[in-house]
Amino acid sequence: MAAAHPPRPAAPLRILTAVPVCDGHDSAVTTINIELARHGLEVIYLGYHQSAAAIVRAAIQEDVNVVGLSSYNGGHIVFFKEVADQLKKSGNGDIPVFGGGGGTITKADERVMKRQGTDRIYFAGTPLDAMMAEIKKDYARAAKPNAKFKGDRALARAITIAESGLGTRHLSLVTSPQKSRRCFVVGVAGPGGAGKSTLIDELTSRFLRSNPTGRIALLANDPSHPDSGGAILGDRVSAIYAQDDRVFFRSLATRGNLTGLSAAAPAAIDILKQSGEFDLIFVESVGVGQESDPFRIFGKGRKLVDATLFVLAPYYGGLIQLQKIALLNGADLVALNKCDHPMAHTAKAEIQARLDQNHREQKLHPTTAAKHFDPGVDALFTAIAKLGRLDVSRGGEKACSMEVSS
Ligand code: B12
Ligand SMILES: Nc1nc2c(ncn2[C@@H]2O[C@H](COP(=O)(O)OP(=O)(O)OP(=O)(O)O)[C@@H](O)[C@H]2O)c(=O)[nH]1
Ligand SMILES: [Mg+2]
Repeated sequence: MAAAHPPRPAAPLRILTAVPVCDGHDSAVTTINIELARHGLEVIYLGYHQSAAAIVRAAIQEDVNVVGLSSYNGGHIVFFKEVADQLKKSGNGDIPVFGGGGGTITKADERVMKRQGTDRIYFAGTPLDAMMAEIKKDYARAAKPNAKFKGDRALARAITIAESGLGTRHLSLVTSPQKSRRCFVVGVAGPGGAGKSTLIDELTSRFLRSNPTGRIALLANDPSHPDSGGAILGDRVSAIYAQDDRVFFRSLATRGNLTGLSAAAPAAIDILKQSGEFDLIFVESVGVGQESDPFRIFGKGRKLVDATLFVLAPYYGGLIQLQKIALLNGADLVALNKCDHPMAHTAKAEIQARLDQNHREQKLHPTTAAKHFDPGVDALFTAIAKLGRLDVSRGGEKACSMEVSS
């Protein structure tokens, strides 16, 4: 008889945390987020001042085990109910909602909130360790296929199953013979904090404006902590335009994979492609520098993406550092972001000289993603659209500046 497989360690619990609309008290949730990650949970943080609709959309697309709200503005009775109601109404009532709010939520409020669908409230003075143990115990779940899930939740669950390493069962969940969209996949890499997520968000806005019916998917990889296995998946914080139903955003933790992507990223890309829903997919790697090859640009194997965009900020070091970055040899597109920085002028010249040595006619795109309507981002989007032969001809007035010739 064949030896039994050793039991697979349970996948980390995924929690979405957020602070409600009209509330800027984010220091409590920041403390809680770090504690959750320290206890091995994957935390998808949405940010403060978040609407119920944005929280529900994120919970669905991230297929989280639970939503945790941190509320100090006094509107908790109405707000928690609204989130629970919207989850239920959209067929996702299996995702529980809980939270805390120090000196603002009373025991009497909690009784009302529980009747209205909130799972539990943590009050001021609850020891963090006790809270963490309880969350891990009560919100663990098996990631099973669920035929009742529709739309983005079905896609999200398929990705969860792929992440759990459960073979290829995820693919049967999404194959959609009716829909067939040609889909262009762009891998985005670059050092931590260079502005990849912000740039992707700005590119997303160009896509949404220039194609009024298409959908775009974003796969954001962030590192798992090697000590606890937890992670702070923070790319959603920069994703303003992901608050649109035409955007599917999924955060992936690397879970020990050292390539710069989750081991499930190739399967997640396949799932998104097979769904037939998307015209464009951006895959953001974790912050990578000199050694990684997340999208398998080099070597003879199948490239994971159709094109790669490497994003740098002006403070990369010096010429020698630029020479070491092998991804600059292979990237189809290169952006120097943060061009509002005083060092950008020199950086532009140094990076262009580095690219010229590749003899591949790589053009450097200077961008300032932190600025809305930046012409450098317009030009970069135009280059991506041209490369991917995207249909951007149906845009509104803002898209007029983006003429794409094929
Ligand atoms: C720090 C603080 C601030 C800081 C916020 C800094 C920041 N970036 O977050 C500053 C000074 C900026 C601030 C500003 C304001 N504040 Co203030 N602030 C507080 C204070 C003193 C502490 C809140 C806190 O962070 N606690 C630390 C956390 C870790 O502890 P805890 O709250 O006890 O949380 C426990 C549990 O609830 C749980 N928990 C909490 N959240 C979550 C989430 C999850 C997922 C989980 C699992 C658990 C959990 O974890 C802890 C376990 O021990 C409270 C007073 C209070 N007692 O709550 C007032 C308070 C919330 N603020 C108040 C007010 C009025 C304001 C202002 C409007 C003041 C003004 N007029 O400008 C502004 C609004 C700011 C804004 N943009 O929203 C009022 C709210 C009154 C109300 N809702 O009716 C309070 C209650 C003070 C008061 N008594 O008047 N504030
Ligand atoms: N000044 C300036 N700041 C920017 C620009 N683009 C992004 N930022 C800021 O830089 C910080 C990091 O941006 P992100 O988009 O999160 O960077 P990232 O490369 O995705 O980071 P990781 O995913 O952690 O590797 C944020 O505070 C952004 O607001 C820019 O063009 N100029
Ligand atoms: Mg990022």
